[in-house]
Amino acid sequence: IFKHIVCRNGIYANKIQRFIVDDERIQWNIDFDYKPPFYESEGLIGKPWADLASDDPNFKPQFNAIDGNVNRVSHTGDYKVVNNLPLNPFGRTGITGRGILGRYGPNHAADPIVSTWKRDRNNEIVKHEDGYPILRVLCIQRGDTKEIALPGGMVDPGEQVSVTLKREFIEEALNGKIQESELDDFFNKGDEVYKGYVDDPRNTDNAWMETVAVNFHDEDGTFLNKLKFEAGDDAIGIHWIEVSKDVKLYASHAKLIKATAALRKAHF
Ligand code: RP5
Ligand code: MG
Ligand code: MG
Repeated sequence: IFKHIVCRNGIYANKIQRFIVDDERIQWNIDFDYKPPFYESEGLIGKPWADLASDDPNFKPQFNAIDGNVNRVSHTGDYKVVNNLPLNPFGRTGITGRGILGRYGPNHAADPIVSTWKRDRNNEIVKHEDGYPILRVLCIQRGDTKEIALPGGMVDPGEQVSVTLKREFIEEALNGKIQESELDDFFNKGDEVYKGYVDDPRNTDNAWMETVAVNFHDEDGTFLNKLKFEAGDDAIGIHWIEVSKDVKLYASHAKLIKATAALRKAHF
């Protein structure tokens, strides 16, 4: 079973030391003297996109269900709920409460993986010495951790994932300066490369990120060449990365570009 790393043993949100959980004690069914701190960011209280406080009598979430227009269903299957708190399906993280995430349980995101081939001056596709062509993927730099990441974001309540993918791409990589309809044709042809848990630094024992990652590939590069990329919203930079095993990305995004390289038969 997958062992999360990013959301374990570090300092949470630059504030709170996570209770140390070693590799062998991640799983909930392994007994040990586990005393994680509780943290729920005050900044979340009263936010329309966030759950009510966990101790608010009006907070009556329907876990493992579509709760009104909030999707509390996990891509990983049914998760356990103990004392009205959902348990992270991948085990202990060293911190309880929802931390800085808006929702208890799964927090659904979508990640657009916009790609094209690396080309030389003569417009020929550049191949690695292993014979495979080199894929380029459009990434952003995140304002919060400063790491390079896919330009993904949260699925709004009731929003179709296909809409989130396009909306977040426009907000973060095009600074909102394009009509949605101009991306329609390109975003209509996507290949899903991953759906599930994300090992995100914001995850806690009771709240975690999940995503649907979809690859939108421009085979000849002509469409992407016409776009003017510019960081927007919470992104602070644009980075075209050359896909390989050496690329370090936010959370578990490297796994997503690995799956994309396999799909496109690109160098990794
Ligand atoms: C990651 O957080 C997801 O894969 C997605 O890229 C991102 C969504 O959160 P925000 O970018 O909205 O902070 O886990
Ligand atoms: Mg965003
Ligand atoms: Mg984002």
